[in-house]
Formats: sequence, structure tokens, C-alpha cells
Amino acid sequence: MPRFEYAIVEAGTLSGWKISYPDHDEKVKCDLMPVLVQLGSAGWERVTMTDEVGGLPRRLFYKRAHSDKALTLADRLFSPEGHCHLWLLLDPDAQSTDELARIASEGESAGVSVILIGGSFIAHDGFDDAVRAVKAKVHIPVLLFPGSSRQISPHADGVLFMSLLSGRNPQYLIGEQVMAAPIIKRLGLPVLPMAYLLIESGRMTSAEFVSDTKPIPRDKSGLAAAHAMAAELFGMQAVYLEAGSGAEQPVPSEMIRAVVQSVSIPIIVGGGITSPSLAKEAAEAGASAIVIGTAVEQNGSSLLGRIADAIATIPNPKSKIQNPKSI
Ligand code: 1GP
Repeated sequence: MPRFEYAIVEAGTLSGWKISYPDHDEKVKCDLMPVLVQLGSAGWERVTMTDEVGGLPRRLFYKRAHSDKALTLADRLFSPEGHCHLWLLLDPDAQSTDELARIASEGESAGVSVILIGGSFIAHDGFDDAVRAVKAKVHIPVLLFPGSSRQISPHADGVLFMSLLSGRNPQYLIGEQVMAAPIIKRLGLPVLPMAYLLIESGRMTSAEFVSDTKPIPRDKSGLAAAHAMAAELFGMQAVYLEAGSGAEQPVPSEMIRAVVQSVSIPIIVGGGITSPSLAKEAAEAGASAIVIGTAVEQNGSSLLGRIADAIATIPNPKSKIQNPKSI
């Protein structure tokens, strides 16, 4: 594991901006531009920005690796601001390319920190164009969420490289990944190695039907936790608890809590989250990121701002600033 240190640049003092290094108890007051140039030239990379006040960011978080290793995709996604993130899933089958690009841009303004594109069943033949159009509209990472090895595009910023670990179908455990791996390597796309756990959610979802696998029963939190532990032991860097797109019921909070407590890697939760209160429940149970798809397709992107507000202040133990001495 590389070791990291953090710097926080924040507004709020009359004399200008304050830069602090939490691990050195060091605080420096400064003008914004010189300090940004200084951080950049010293190898610091900006990982996140909190809200804007009067057109200027209020806080900027920077991260620097101690070793020569570049930051992994996981390091970039689960940033040190300490709260649950909102991710938006776009399905190229459900909307036109122009609509996808517009919704992505509205999502970014509303507080979405990652755009996912993909799905378990995509008949659309303009997948690549959709990824390119969305990427052109936003500054946040655009990641592939591939339902198969056919959903790989050079225009994305990275790939959720996942194995459907809850299932026992070799095609989705390893087969599609073997087909996709040479393409991903050739394109040089960063990956987030991740376990994808399908959870029973009331009625059969596309993910369950297409993958031809059984979901984990929703009252078997221990079973979900054991799958997550296996994922962590394999070296996977995140777990996605998936109720399925348009699920009748989202992943139960007790299950999220049990999985969060059983591993140290971040937990992403999606499927059937349609309101700020459901998102808040998942965030309070310890989710590091909440994924919303269908609710935005059905009700428009105005929901995203309300969901982002609902989860913005909920602390997330797996994305808070870490002390490099303890890593
Ligand atoms: C589906 O978890 C995602 O793979 C999002 O689900 O479409 O129900 O929001 P929804």
C-alpha cells in the first residue's frame, strides 16, 4: 500500500487562504493562486473540492503519495472529505446521447462526484458515442460499469472491474473479465477491482435474469458479509451491494451495516434508491457511495440535488482523512 499525506486549502480568513497539513500540525496563510502552483509543482494532486462560496471553492483537498506509485482509482474516488458520495448511473438504452450528456452535466452541478455508464443489458449500438458525449460535458470521473466485455470504451476515465461474486456463473465470475482484460490493458484504462454482490430485492431484476445467478437473500447479512470478506482477501478494493436497477426494495440497512463492519474497503450501494430519505438511510449505515439511476430517468435530475444535500453531512469512516503514519 502506498502511504499518503494530505493538504487542505480553505477559504475563510480575512488575510486569504489557509493551507494545513493535518499530519504535521502545520498551518500557513497564503494567497490562493501561489499556493495552488506550489502544491502542483510539489506533486500534490487535487482529489476533491467542497462547495463554492461566491464563485470560489470553500475547501480543496490535496493528496500526495509517499512512494513513487501513482494514485490508484480507489484513492481518487474515495477522497478524504469524510462523507458519503453520490454517483449517477446512466443507461445508454434508456435515453438519447444528448439527454445523457445533459443529465450528466446537471448531476455534476447538483453534487454528483462520479458518473457511471453501463448496465446488465444494453442493446444500444452507440455505447462509445454516449461515453464520449458524457465525458465532454463533465469534469468529474466518468467510469464504465460494464455488464459485459462489450461495454469497454477508450473515452472513459476508468472501469469498475468487477466480478459477480454472489453468483456461481463462471461467465460473470471470470469469463467476461478475461475477454475484457486485454482491451483494458491496451487502452491503459485505470480500474477499480471490485466485488459485485447481487441482493434479493422483491422481484426479479435484469441483473439477476441476464446473469442467470441467484441473489443473496435480503435477510442473510452474514452471508453478504462473508462474500465481502472474500473480496477483501482477494485484494479487491471495493464492494458494490446491488439490489438491481429499478429494484422494488433497496439493500436493507442492516445488511449494509454488517458488510461495512466486516471489511475495511469502501462499500457502494445501489438499486431502488429513489428518495433522499432512502439515500440517507444507506449513508447512515456506512455506504461510501450511493448510486442512483432509475429515479433520475423517471423524475429528472432535480432529485439529485436533494439527495446530495441529504447525504452531504453524514460522516463516512472509510473516506475520512487518514493519518499516513497509520497506513
Ligand atoms: C443499478 O445500482 C444501480 O445497477 C442503480 O439502481 O436504477 O434502481 O437507481 P437504480
